[in-house]
Amino acid sequence: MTQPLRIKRFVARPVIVPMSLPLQTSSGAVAKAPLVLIDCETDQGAVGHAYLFSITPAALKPLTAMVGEMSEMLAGDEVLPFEIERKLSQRFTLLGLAGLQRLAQSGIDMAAWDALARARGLPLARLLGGAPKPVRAYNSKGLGIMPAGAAVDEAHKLLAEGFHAAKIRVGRPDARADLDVVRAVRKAVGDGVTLMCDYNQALTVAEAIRRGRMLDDEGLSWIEEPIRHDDYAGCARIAAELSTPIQIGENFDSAFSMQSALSARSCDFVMPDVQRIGGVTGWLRAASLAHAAGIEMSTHLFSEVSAHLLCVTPTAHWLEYVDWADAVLAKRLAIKDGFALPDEEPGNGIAWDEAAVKRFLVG
Ligand code: SMN
Ligand code: MG
Repeated sequence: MTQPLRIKRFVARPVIVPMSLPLQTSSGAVAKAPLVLIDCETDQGAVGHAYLFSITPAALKPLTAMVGEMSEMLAGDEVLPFEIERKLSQRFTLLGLAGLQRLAQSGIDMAAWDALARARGLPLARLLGGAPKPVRAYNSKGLGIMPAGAAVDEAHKLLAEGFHAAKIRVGRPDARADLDVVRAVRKAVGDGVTLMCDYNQALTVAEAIRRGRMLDDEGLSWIEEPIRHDDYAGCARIAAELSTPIQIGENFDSAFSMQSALSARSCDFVMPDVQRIGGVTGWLRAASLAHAAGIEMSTHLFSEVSAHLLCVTPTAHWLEYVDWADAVLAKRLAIKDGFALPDEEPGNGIAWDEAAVKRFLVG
């Protein structure tokens, strides 16, 4: 038996880092990445890393404070993610296990798993009983809402980074404009490239069916979040009407939500977000549900940790690649011939470039 690894504390640092390409979605623009960097300090020296993406700078301070509160609750405990989940879930049940609480708890979980992996000298995928291997990836850091000409230029740029797949943001006021962009990009990149599209919840059910029929013959691999994320009955109506697969999941706030979505037959594919589904622990629960349902499971943002998780996901589908934390990372996730390549370094692929962290610290 090795000595139990104990939590000294979790340190959370808010940063705002530049993004190489700003992203315009149907529900707003993301031009800079507000991140909370989390370190899990342990009594044996190993330090686990994770980051949260607060989407808006307005959420940076409360998220940082929430991680600090959780740190005080956990100091001195053993680094056991299942036990941490039990303790935090119990303490926060009356507040609600959703929203910023959920993000903070997921960040704590990811950093704890990373501390364990580093203490044992294993890459996260191996700690979880698998091994790092190439995972199919699409380049998602661009192709926001933009005119067709600009979208064609950006598609070429994204594919030139080593990908054979990309995701087009849709949900323009005029459905025809979305169709024109999808057709222009397809024509420019050819049939060998995989294209998905993402509405970011912009439509009503009826409009999603109408627009979905317009896109149904365009060879898209999925239509993502056409309507309000938690209207599973509405999603089910859309999925039943369209031949293009419906993808949802980035807003599942636990494996329980995903179970509700699956029970309602709301989608063909799922793509949980590791900072909402409950970190590595929540991901493992969700991966079992997808396995049992026979449904392909993709990732959402957080490419570094997510690449390791796909290696142990029975129905692994696509890694969503974005490089939004790169400005503060010591090492980038490698991409080659359409695949992301998580490696054999101990941990989850995240290490800080401390000089850069100092430059981008806020508050
Ligand atoms: C998305 C979500 C959050 C921030 C930027 C973009 C988008 C995606 O829904 O799936 O990439
Ligand atoms: Mg999305």
